[in-house]
Amino acid sequence: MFITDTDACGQTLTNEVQFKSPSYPDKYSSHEHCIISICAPNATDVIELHILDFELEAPSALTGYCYDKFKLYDGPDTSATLMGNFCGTIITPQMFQSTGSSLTVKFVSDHNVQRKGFLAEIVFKRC
Ligand SMILES: [Ca+2]
Repeated sequence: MFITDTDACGQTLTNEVQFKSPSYPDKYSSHEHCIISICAPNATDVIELHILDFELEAPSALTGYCYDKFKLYDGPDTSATLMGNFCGTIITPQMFQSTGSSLTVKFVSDHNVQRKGFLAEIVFKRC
């Protein structure tokens, strides 16, 4: 499977590719602000997002607040329904499926403590 040779920030991905956070598997930078839109080429397709590797700064032990964030939205932009907000480590691989033909990932990091980030893969499913 093709992997994007640069990070996918700011892109709209319309192919079944793997994509990653900036610098992965090296640490991302502070103050990342990255939005990746995924749009299936066929309007009746849904999107499976497979998270293959994931490590962000751990959440606050006290409140669970995510200092760095990986957010998934079930639509073409960040005004769509929030499907999840993840940080720290999660069990991988993990799969999420859109209800429509688009999905949006938002990745942000704060001013300190960086980790390796994430690697994910897009699969289009025809109903
Ligand atoms: Ca951080």
